[in-house]
Amino acid sequence: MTTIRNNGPLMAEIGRIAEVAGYLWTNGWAERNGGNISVNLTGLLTSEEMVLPALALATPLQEAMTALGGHVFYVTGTGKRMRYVAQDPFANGALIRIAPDGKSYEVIAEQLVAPTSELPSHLLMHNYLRSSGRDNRVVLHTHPTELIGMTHCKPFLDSKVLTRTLWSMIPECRIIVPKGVGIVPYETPGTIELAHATIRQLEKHDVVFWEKHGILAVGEDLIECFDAIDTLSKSSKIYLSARMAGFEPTGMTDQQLDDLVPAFGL
Ligand code: 2HA
Ligand code: ZN
Repeated sequence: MTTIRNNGPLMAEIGRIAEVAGYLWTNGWAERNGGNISVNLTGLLTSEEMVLPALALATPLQEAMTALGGHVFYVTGTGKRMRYVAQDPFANGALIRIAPDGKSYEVIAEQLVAPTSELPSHLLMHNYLRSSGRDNRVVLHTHPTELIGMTHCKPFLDSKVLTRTLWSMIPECRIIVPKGVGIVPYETPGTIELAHATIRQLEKHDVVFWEKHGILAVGEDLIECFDAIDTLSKSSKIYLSARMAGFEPTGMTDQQLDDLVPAFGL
């Protein structure tokens, strides 16, 4: 019998998912079932694993994911808690395989766990990024307290203002998040409207804020996606603690920010 648990590289990636799920919880970004993770595992599966039998009937997708036909993803489960994904990723998430025509998916391993409510968003983003030639493997969505807090302040609902404010708190932020951040005005969680609004922001950014809801990062590597959000979170904490102490932080100057571009090859 084929068991994915014998696949070392695959299990190492599942281990990284569990590691990041733990960070989301310990950072206080993952109340109850808040947040979700999807990772494209296609390149890590053997040919036998790619054709594992489905554990249930196929589920139709609202839109055909034409760039994802045959791809296999790990996705966290709907209603599942990050703190338990960290302990047991296979009881709190599943491997799904997209049908060759991109119109449905099947759960293939390891247990029959229904995917996250944000699956339409996640797949639309994977589909968009792959079809635009970006080697995207990861979509990470989480609820970092201070970053969400900033979206309750009107001036920050402007991508340029929010990016400049966060970048200017520490050099690291300009370096780790070189494309800055996009913003999607409030939409009901889990909807295709939210997904479409998000992919428009991904044309220019790898990190997108969802107003009064959370953050989403895309990329080739899950740890890097976590690090980008973590660095932004650090900047927001510096900004907000200065404001709480009663002063407006000076922030780095435009020149100081611009000097980082050649210095770090941005
Ligand atoms: O999975 O975070 O956006 C729960 C959510 C929905
Ligand atoms: Zn959310």
